[in-house]
Amino acid sequence: MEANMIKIWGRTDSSNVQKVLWCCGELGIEFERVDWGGKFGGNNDQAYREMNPNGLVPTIKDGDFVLWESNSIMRYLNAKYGNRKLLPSSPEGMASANRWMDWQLSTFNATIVPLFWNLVRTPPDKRDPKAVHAALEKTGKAWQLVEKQLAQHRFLAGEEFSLGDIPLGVWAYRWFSLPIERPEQANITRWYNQLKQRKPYQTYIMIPLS
Ligand SMILES: N[C@@H](CCC(=O)N[C@@H](CS)C(=O)NCC(=O)O)C(=O)O
Repeated sequence: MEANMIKIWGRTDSSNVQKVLWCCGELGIEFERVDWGGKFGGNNDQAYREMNPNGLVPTIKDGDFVLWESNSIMRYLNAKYGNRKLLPSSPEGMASANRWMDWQLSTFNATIVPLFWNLVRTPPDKRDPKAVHAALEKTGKAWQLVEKQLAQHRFLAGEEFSLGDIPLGVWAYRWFSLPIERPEQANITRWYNQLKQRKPYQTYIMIPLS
């Protein structure tokens, strides 16, 4: 590892780690990553807890600066190494991108996570069909807000790709890869097809679900 290289703690199949990896890819940031969390453990190591008292991934270290919270990490990387190119410069555009990032963490995540866990991380005989059905319905409704926004704009915060697309873009791949019946949402499909053209999306997001 080069002395000044950013270090990322987190397994590659974590949605929140994937956001940071995708962001690094967009900004051309080199990093060293260590498998952490999930089956790799480490979350409760004392040294790790000192960096990230939540015991979750991702965590990054840049020089002496330690940061956790995936969306905050992306904002930091964009400000420090990206010349802020992944956020619109107008206050309105920036607020809109931030809003979609916050909405993913505060609202959307809770609808889709039960679906993903049931269908991907739970053995078939232990799955809860009622929970799957309820989550499918809630997630479809939540995507409807995104569908409406994307009917007006190419990307979530306007005509250009931004950080606003990353948190939901991570979940779009999972949504379209799950063995479920999805409501027809033509604008989300168009947006997802655009994301699939991006190299870092192909590298870090379009990987087998696990
Ligand atoms: N709000 C935090 C959530 C972090 C989080 O929940 N991370 C999950 C993985 S997506 C985690 O660490 N789970 C335990 C583990 O991987 O061992 C963020 O956005 O960074």
